[in-house]
Amino acid sequence: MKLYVCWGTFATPRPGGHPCGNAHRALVEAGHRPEVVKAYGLAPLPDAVFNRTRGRQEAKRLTGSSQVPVLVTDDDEVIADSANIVAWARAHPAAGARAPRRSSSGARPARRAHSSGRRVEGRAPLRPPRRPGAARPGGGPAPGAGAASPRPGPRA
Ligand SMILES: N[C@@H](CCC(=O)N[C@@H](CS)C(=O)NCC(=O)O)C(=O)O
Repeated sequence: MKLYVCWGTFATPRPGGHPCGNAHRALVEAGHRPEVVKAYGLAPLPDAVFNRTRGRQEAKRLTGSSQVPVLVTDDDEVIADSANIVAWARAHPAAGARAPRRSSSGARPARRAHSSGRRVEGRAPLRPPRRPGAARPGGGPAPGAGAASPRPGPRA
């Protein structure tokens, strides 16, 4: 899916938040990883001069307006306006995504550190250390375990 945004998905002090940021965050929280297309320009300015970027022209072609954010889903559904995108994201969690948990008070969960949709590369998966002699995925004994090195039994 593609999300056309203005200059980014950053937070702004604007009341209600930054529309492009709100739309992007809702999609990521729903488990999506949208391709973000920065449209640049500025919709209130004349399109012929200021909004000739690919993103703005695509937004206009799709919606009739060069205003962003605009979402194009994997099913080629076009959704304009951040409120509509947020509603769509909440109604369409990505396959395998868990619904956000809410506390009994109905409060939203705290944001997690990696909610930007960016991949965090280079981290090894966390696994508990293997106990010596424990069953191995391949079925064989662990090196150093078994008949060659029997554990001392209880003394008679
Ligand atoms: N009601 C619209 C407002 C969209 C809006 O204000 N977009 C910002 C960009 S985040 C803007 O500055 N639009 C003018 C523009 O596209 O340059 C929405 O919530 O999506």
